[in-house]
Amino acid sequence: MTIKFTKYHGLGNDFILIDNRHQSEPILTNKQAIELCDRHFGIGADGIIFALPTKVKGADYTMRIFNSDGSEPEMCGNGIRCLAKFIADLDSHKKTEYRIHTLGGLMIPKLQPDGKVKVDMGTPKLLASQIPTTLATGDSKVVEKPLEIEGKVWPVTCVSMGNPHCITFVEDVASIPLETLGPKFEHHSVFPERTNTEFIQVIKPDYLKMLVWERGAGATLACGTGACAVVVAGVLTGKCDRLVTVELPGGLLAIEWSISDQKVYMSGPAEKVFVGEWLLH
Ligand code: ZDR
Repeated sequence: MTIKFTKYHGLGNDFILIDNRHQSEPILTNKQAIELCDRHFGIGADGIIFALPTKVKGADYTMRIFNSDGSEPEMCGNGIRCLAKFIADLDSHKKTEYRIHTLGGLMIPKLQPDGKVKVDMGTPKLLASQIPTTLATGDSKVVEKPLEIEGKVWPVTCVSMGNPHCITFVEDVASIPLETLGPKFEHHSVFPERTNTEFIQVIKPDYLKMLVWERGAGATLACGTGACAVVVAGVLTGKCDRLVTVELPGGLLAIEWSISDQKVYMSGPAEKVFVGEWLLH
């Protein structure tokens, strides 16, 4: 038996997209996700995304995603841009705006005339209990709190964009040993659901350089929810504007934390790369 898939990427953060519209649960297991995402023995991807029917009122589809380690995050910013293009291809209605239910809430991607996708990512969650983290008491914000890792103290700000992010501002992202440091943030005991981690260098108040270590996927070329969380953290700490270009290893994202509705808007590319069939073993 074979499973049809389409491969997409958003700034090199790459995903296997599955048309799951005929069934309300993902047609693949978490273990199969690990196999498909493997870059040597599988298709290769940072995650696998399922376009599902939805029972949620006012939504068009449900998105579920498994990371390359098989774990299930609540949300994926780069992935939802890819999903919007994927369903626009499948859909006979040919809409340019979709209302997508995710485990992190309702997201609204809009296909732009220039080929990019702009996503209403909703309102960030800032309380420690919502991240979740034990770095502060449950109903307080986590802004520039000290986090000790092997004797060194990092001032961290935590933001949930549906999924957890821990942000730390540094002098020079090039000096960060991501492969060794990233896992220590991800698995730190103050993050009961683990965390995504962003290291940020402020180039200008409207231009940030970002390195990311993703929960369940490791070092990736880009992270949409991460870039949104970073701008929220930058505004909370007075380090950046509300409308910012974020430079990731895979390219640029435009992020705005709107003052009028307090929602975060993300604009960036999503590219279809190839289609194929996976042989089920
Ligand atoms: C960072 C991410 N790729 C995105 O673009 O938002 C999301 C993937 C999910 C992430 N690894 C997590 O929260 O576990």
